Amino acid sequence: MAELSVEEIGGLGEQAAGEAAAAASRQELDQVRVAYLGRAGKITEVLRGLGSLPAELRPEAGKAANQARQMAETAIEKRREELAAEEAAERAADQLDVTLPGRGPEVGHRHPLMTTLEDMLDIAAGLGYTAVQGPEVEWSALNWTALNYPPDHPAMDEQDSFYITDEIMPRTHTSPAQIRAMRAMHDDSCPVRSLDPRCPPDEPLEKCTCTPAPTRVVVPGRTYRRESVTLTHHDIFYQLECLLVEEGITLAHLKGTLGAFLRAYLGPETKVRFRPDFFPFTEPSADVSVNCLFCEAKGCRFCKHSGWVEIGGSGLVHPNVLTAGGYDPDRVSGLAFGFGIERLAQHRFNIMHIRTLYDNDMRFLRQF
Ligand code: FA5
Repeated sequence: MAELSVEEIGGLGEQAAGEAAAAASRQELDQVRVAYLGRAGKITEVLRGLGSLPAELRPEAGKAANQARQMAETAIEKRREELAAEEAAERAADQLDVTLPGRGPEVGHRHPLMTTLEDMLDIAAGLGYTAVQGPEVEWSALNWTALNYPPDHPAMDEQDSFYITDEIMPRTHTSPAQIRAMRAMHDDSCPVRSLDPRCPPDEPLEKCTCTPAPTRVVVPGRTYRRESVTLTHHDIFYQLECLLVEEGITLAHLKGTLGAFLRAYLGPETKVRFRPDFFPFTEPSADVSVNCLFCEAKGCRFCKHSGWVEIGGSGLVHPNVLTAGGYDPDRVSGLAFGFGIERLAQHRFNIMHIRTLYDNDMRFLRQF
């Protein structure tokens, strides 16, 4: 004590006040209090030593020490109040305001492709077709041979299709499900019912021993082709296939069914165009187009300036395919068609590029 000058005693008060103002918490502030005003605190020690000072120094030193204590106490008290106010404000901010409107969970919705697929399935159900599925990974014998593709057909090339092995592949269309669906209509005891992928003409199936009921199925599903992406083509896409096999089916049934289907989905004003085409599994075959809704058939990028958009393929089931399904082509005939779901969705929802259906950009998807 004796070594401290009056100025230095005054300085202790300022130091304590500065440290108190900088304390970031109540604990830090308490440390400042103990360091200056505690039992062994710097200011306490000065006060305690006053008695041993020479009498002539005592009044001035005493005054300075009391001022220092006063300053320290005031600063510590002020900071204590500030910290208490800060804490109270934090607590208030954390508090739950039960009068605020609740934040509801964000509800998802159907992807436009699924909406299209479901709408098409509803229409098919209304026309009496039962939904069935085939596997996405399929025997190449069912994807091609059973569907009457000749062994050297270009679509079978690895340039156009993906393969897992020579015999197994991601299906290139939903049509192999035609074979599965027809075979499933046979009696349990009939050898045709087995899902043996062998098919005529390579390895004839065992003869059918029953009279299968008519087949009337709709097959939705994903298909795969080795294709470059364009406005209307993707390497993965959905198809929806319908097959009807029973006695007396003609081209008139095919045209009527397709027209009803497309007008139910795209609207009663929709114009449907059939043009002769070729598919190994139908005879005769026709491609199915509708008038372009993007340009009201005036011609645009989407319809390649033709005014028409190809939606699918169709035809009367080829006798060899009926045979592969275990039906007698002299007794029954059939109609079949397959639509591209992306193209229908694009057309219905005005989606110029197929890729946007697969980008999964929420800003795009939220619009539907
Ligand atoms: C077929 O796939 C036939 N299986 C359809 C069929 C079924 C004909 C039954 C006769 C009887 P096609 O390759 O044309 O045919 O394809 C049918 C439709 O699928 C096309 O019209 C188109 O809408 C859609 N499609 C074809 N390739 C793609 C692709 N890469 N990307 C998107 N959609 C496609």
